Amino acid sequence: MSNEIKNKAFELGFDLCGIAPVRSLEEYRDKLYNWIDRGFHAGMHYMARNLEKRINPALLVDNARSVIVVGMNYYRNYQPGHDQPVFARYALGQDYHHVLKERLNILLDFIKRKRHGTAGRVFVDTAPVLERVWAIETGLGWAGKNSMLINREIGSFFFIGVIIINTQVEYDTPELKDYCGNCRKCIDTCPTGAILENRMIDSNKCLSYMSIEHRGKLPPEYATYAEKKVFGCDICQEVCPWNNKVKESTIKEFEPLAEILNFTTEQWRNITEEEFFSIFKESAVLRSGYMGFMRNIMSG
Ligand code: B12
Repeated sequence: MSNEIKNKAFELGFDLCGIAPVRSLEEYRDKLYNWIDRGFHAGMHYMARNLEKRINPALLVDNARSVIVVGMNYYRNYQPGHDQPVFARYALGQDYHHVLKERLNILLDFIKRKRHGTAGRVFVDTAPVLERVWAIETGLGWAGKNSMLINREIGSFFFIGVIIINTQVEYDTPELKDYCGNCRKCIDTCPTGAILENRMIDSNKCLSYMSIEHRGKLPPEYATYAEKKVFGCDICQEVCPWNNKVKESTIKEFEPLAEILNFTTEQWRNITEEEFFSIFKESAVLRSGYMGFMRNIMSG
């Protein structure tokens, strides 16, 4: 059954797939609570809610037994010109939530047909699931020093998607190894010092947080360090040696939007709210809202 699930996942365009038994992630409890207690989630108040559900998926899905985790490469060759703002690679094309969820639902239907009585839920990003920990559990990679889930074959420019089901299948038994070694390029290169020494991020300082999630004025260091970033930040991934040989994603939906490839900074500065919503109607960039987007582009 597990092989059938994995083959179907690959057929649907996922690059990685692993399966683990459901359990309560007790050894991550302190890490997570500590991250919240120290305020490293910044203004993302939703991260401080449902912490027990985040630790124990049995509280999220009735009779949860198995966690299926997939990874999907989104890397695209993208070199913005001098007169253009910089978008993070994950937001160049269509919104990954929809792209992954659509395929995960097909995968879940496939499992339901093969294994009668199976029920489950799909998750991409928005629910209280420790997706990177489950990716580690299922053998998709390790938590890098930049906190990204890194895979030896495809680096870290990939999304994670999760399915939790109420039936048991064969599980992976991955070797939990860390391949960062002595490298600390991500920690040393992050311009705002957002990467902590314990493989976690202080979101208050993270350019990705500031440009996407933060509401209201930007702190003064944003303008100094952002270097034309208008949405998200990839610095800690760009400098990671595990991303040196990364291949381009073949997923059509991740093709960069024409406007992102062509508009100059000046053109972006002049877009109306209506144009913003029309250009980004199927994009993750909607997350910052028009106000946030304009705030970022004006300060770059
Ligand atoms: C909140 C959030 C953010 C916040 C906070 C980031 C953070 N590092 O926590 C902000 C807005 C800053 C952010 C930014 C980005 N994000 Co984000 N984000 C999330 C979200 C919703 C929750 C992450 C979370 O739980 N953080 C809390 C901390 C405590 O958990 P954690 O970092 O996952 O760490 C766990 C493990 O690393 C582990 N751990 C820690 N140390 C160690 C040591 C060892 C030895 C081991 C085994 C484990 C381990 O314990 C932690 C759990 O307690 C997830 C989706 C999800 N539901 O999981 C996406 C997610 C992590 N984001 C993602 C992406 C793509 C990004 C960006 C690249 C986007 C961009 N280009 O701007 C950046 C990357 C910044 C970075 N270096 O993390 C992807 C990452 C995919 C991957 N390959 O890792 C995710 C998984 C979304 C998805 N479904 O694909 N994000």
